[in-house]
Amino acid sequence: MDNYLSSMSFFQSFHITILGLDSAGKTTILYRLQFNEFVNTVPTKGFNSEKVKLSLPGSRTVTFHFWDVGGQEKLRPLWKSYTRCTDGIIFVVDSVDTERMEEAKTELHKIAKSSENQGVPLLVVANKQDLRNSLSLDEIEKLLALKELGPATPWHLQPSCAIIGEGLGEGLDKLHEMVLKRRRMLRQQKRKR
Ligand code: G3D
Ligand code: MG
Repeated sequence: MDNYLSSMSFFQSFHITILGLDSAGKTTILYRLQFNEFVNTVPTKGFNSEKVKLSLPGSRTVTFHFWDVGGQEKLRPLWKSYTRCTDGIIFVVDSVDTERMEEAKTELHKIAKSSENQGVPLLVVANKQDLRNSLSLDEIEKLLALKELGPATPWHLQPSCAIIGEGLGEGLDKLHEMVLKRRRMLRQQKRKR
């Protein structure tokens, strides 16, 4: 029985890559999800990888294998190797970093449009919503030009505050749904061929 269950959870494990500019809050999100508490982070030099079993608001238990990749400019060329074969991408933006929103937009569109990521669901997390001068969701949607992603990329924009964990479960629930929907679609296409 144990074996059966663990093999089931193997199939239910989702490979999720967490990307975004440095200091957006990626590592804070990862450890908030893993330990359900705030962990003081240091800038990520390479990557962090954690398998986390989570109960989603839809009351399902799902195992995610998260890859949190450093966001400094010199590390961004590595993003490609982490998104290969990923089930979903979480792109984190700092909602008060108005100055770098354009840069975030460029990186986001670069990843979404790369041929290997065609159709990979995208959860855009508007983090640091607890800060007084944070941009609104509408503003962020426009600045990141999410509507220009095109019909091939399913996306959802989620407000969050990673230090207390607000919005993360909801966002993952949406991402999980989009991933399942895509898997069903791919299976159907395979059958038709
Ligand atoms: P990164 O992994 O994307 O580079 P980190 O980002 O997770 O290292 O976070 C960068 C800084 O943002 C950290 O502060 C972290 O505590 C802070 N942070 C993360 N999420 C939030 C949030 O929701 N609200 C606020 N106010 N701050 C957040 P330091 O001071 O260590 O640089
Ligand atoms: Mg980090």
